[in-house]
Amino acid sequence: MKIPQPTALITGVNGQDGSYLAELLISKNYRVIGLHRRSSSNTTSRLKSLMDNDSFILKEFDISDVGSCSNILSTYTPDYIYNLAAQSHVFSSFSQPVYTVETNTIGVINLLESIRSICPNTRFYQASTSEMFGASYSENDQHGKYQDENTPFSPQSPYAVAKQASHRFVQIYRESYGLFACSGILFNHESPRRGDQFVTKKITKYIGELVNGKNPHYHKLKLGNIYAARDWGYAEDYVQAMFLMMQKDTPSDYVVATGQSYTVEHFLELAFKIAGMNYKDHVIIDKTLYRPAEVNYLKGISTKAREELGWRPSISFQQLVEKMVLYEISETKYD
Ligand code: NAP
Ligand code: G4F
Repeated sequence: MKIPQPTALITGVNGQDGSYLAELLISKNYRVIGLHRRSSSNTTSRLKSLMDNDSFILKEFDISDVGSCSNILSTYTPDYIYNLAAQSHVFSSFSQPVYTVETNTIGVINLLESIRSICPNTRFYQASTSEMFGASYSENDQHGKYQDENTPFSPQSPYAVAKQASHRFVQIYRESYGLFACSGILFNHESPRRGDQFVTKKITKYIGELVNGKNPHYHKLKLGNIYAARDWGYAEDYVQAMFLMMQKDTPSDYVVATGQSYTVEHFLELAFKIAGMNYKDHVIIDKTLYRPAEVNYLKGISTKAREELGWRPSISFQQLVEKMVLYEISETKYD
């Protein structure tokens, strides 16, 4: 007997998370419709391992275009939609607030409305974020200052405001129309596939170039606020959590985090040490890279995800930094 093959649609498939999620679903015998937006240059380098797979179909799509959303749903009527597409850079959202809202909020409404009218049984995952908490905390003796599902949101950037609005839209469509719609409130997660503009990749890529002689006119690494602290996990673990949320009988929202918070300076110290260097010899602070408003401290407690999904991180902060540094030094890209 042939086992039916579920169809999942992933927006932002060529991003860090999209590429890992597509690999995970293909390994579980899904048909994956990967959606990326048209570009004048090649943006599919993270998808190398999938391109020749018959179960992987790559299609052009723009989330800010409602016609693009409804056409793709009419064509494929997927069982699952993972919405990972976003203007995902917090710093850029200050200079491009309207574009950020169009992509991160209007785009989500475009998808939810299309699901409601075309395929109301389709399950929907939304990529929400710890940035929505801003400077808001819960506090207790066990964890000190932390954030979980009960911590109020207090967004501090156009990115976070746009994501909070879409987070609430997902809840409204779940409660008002009965859609299976859930959100993962994911804290920072990194990997060798992280985009070049994010601080962990910027640091580890710089180290790789230095070690491999690719900084011939030696320039120092310019960074902004290195005293901000983040709860950093590993991206492959976090796409597992997305998958698990979509398997539940009832949809809900989950914080996904390691429970450990480290400053950017901690990351720097460790990364340079792994490569046998001292970061203080190579880094300069550039005040133009400071944000108009900074989220100084994030630490997530993911008890709900651990208890209800059986999810937990597989590697430590130290192992994550090592993975990223060794990848850059080895020069083996996405193989
Ligand atoms: P990423 O690498 O920046 O990927 C985002 C993807 O969205 C890219 O493929 C991008 O395409 C695509 N995209 C942007 N605008 C689009 C549009 N108008 N139409 C269609 N696609 C569009 O981000 P990520 O780290 O994988 O994160 C995935 C999602 O999780 C994002 O929504 C992000 O906001 C959220 N999130 C991430 C983290 C984290 O720490 N990584 C934490 C919490 C939440 P291009 O390549 O063409 O730009
Ligand atoms: O790497 P970042 O740009 O990540 P950020 O702002 O925390 O956002 C990421 O995580 C969010 C989840 O919490 C996601 F929703 C979002 O999509 C994205 O994936 O910056 C991390 C920290 C910040 O405090 C920033 O001010 O590093 C500091 N930083 C210091 N110098 C820098 C730099 N960040 C960047 N990007 N570039 C710098 O030169």
